[in-house]
Amino acid sequence: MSYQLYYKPGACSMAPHVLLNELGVAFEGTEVTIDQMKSPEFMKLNPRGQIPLLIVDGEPVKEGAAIMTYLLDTHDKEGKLMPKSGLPRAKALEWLAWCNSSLHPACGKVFGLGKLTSLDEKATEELKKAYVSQVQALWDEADARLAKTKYLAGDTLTVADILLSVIANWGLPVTLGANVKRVISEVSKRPAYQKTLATEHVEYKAAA
Ligand SMILES: N[C@@H](CCC(=O)N[C@@H](CS)C(=O)NCC(=O)O)C(=O)O
Repeated sequence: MSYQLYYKPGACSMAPHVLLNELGVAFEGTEVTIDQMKSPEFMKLNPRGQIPLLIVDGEPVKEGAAIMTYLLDTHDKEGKLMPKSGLPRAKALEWLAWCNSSLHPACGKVFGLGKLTSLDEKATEELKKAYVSQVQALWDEADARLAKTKYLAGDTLTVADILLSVIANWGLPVTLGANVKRVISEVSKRPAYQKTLATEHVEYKAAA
């Protein structure tokens, strides 16, 4: 099986990058810029012009949650980072989906404001305030969850905690609670995470 992961340093693609390193799977990593993601060659592989993108034996697999679930199904036979069945698996998938489909797009709305050039400064500021407070509410939700459980899905670390740690480092003007910091600090110190940070030349500031 051959794997090629397209990634942009520090972006959501860092989660499958960490996962490949956690699982000790051989892969080729290809760093791309935003411009390269919009090139005709890349758009042939992913018409949305986005990363992460994993090429599996020549077949493009898109969407981070699908890529990570595929890698776990194929290479995490013991269920080290994703329980194999039952309620523990449901909770791990719930929090992976929450990071991918609630937290990530909420952050994306803040980043997307830069593209709305027709808005005046006051309107942009107002929207930014509203969008950042939506992101803050989600971080507060994660913190409340982590006040009750060791990791997002429960007693054991899962891939959801990896994606949470990646998103935490995006530098938005939010306050991360002590429980979130406990988890992201632990996750970001793992050897696979440190190796990925070094490869992508990303500094991890969120746990400070
Ligand atoms: N739903 C997609 C979203 C991927 C996504 O938003 N990727 C961002 C980086 S974090 C991206 O490629 N942004 C560039 C763009 O949309 O132009 C997934 O989860 O894989």
